Amino acid sequence: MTRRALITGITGQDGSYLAELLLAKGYEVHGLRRRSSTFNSLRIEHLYQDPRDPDARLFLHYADLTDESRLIRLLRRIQPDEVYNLAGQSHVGVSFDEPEYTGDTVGLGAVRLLEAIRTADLDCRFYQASSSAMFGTAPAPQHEGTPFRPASPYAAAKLYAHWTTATYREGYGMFAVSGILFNHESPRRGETFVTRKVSRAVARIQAGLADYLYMGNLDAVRDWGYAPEYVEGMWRMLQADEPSDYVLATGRSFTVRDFVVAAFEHAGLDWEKHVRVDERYLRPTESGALIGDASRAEQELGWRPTVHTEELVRIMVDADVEAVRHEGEPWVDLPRSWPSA
Ligand code: NDP
Ligand code: GDR
Repeated sequence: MTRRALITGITGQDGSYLAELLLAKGYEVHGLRRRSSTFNSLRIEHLYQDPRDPDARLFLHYADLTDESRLIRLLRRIQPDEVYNLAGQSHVGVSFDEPEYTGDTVGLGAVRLLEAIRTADLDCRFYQASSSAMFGTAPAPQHEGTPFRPASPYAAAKLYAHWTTATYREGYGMFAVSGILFNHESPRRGETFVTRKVSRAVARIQAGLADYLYMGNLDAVRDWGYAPEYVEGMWRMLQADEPSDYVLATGRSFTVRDFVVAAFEHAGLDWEKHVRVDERYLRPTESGALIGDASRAEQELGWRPTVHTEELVRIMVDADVEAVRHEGEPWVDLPRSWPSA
């Protein structure tokens, strides 16, 4: 029997890698896309299949996490075996500008999806994209038992979704789990997240298209992994015998400054000549050092990251240098070749 998965946020960084992974594993994959006045499915363009093709296994549906009735109708129609909730306003800085909208999509969005699963009377497994941001100012290293201390509207909304997922697991017996993922990046990372902002700027400065990179807090400490490895961890969580929450992280820490220095050095540039601090990129409150302990995922799921920040810097800078060479395409990232099912 072909397994069927529904991915919300399929047009995002993680959704695109997860869709590739599930297609390679033989799944029929359904993805929610938002109506937009500009083309927003660049990251999955290479996966496109004509829905009229009898062998098609990827299907996209217009929907929004703010529209409950649409979610119910879609779930009834698709009857997925697995639902991955990756959608929502995912930028921490923007969540200070748009706290209500962030709460609506990130917090209530997850609750709507869980309620839609119950209303449609589906027996499916549910993955919630929780975040290391929920740990906020809690001391590092953080693991599944660390108390949460969110430090942004985004993190608070994620925590609401996280606890609701746990409540539905315990209260209704649903196979509903949350992956508490630390930062994970790739050439498909959105251009306003710090790693991608840096790798793009390095490529443009090297090509003579820009002179300066304006940054916020260079002392922030993060644990950066590689997104394709993290979506594999999401899938493993839904294949486990028992539903449980897991941290995914590399366990290694770097400052934003470390990342900047490594990226400029990789391109043969002197970062101090090009980087400026602009207060506009500072946030009203910041998380502390976010460094994860993923030993539980390693022991119980056999999940272990292999790409660390040094290699990630090279992957991202090389991809953006290539993109600039190709006349400024937003990103050049050939489809990752998963073994076919
Ligand atoms: P992205 O920002 O790249 O993708 C977010 C996705 O959500 C996009 O497909 C976006 O659509 C969609 N979306 C946004 N709002 C809505 C809405 N109202 N209804 C339906 N879809 C919507 O995020 P990532 O891929 O990086 O992250 C995936 C998830 O994991 C997010 O929930 C994020 O918060 C969480 N997370 C991410 C981590 C990371 O380091 N990347 C770490 C921990 C958690 P569109 O393309 O149209 O904008
Ligand atoms: P984060 O990632 O807030 O951890 O959320 P982001 O890359 O936005 O910031 C990381 C750190 O870098 C500092 N910083 C800057 N950040 C941005 N975006 N732009 C800048 O110019 C800049 N200068 C310094 C930030 O202050 C911060 O400390 C990401 C998102 O993917 C969330 O969805 C996810 O849940 C968490 O990671 C885990």
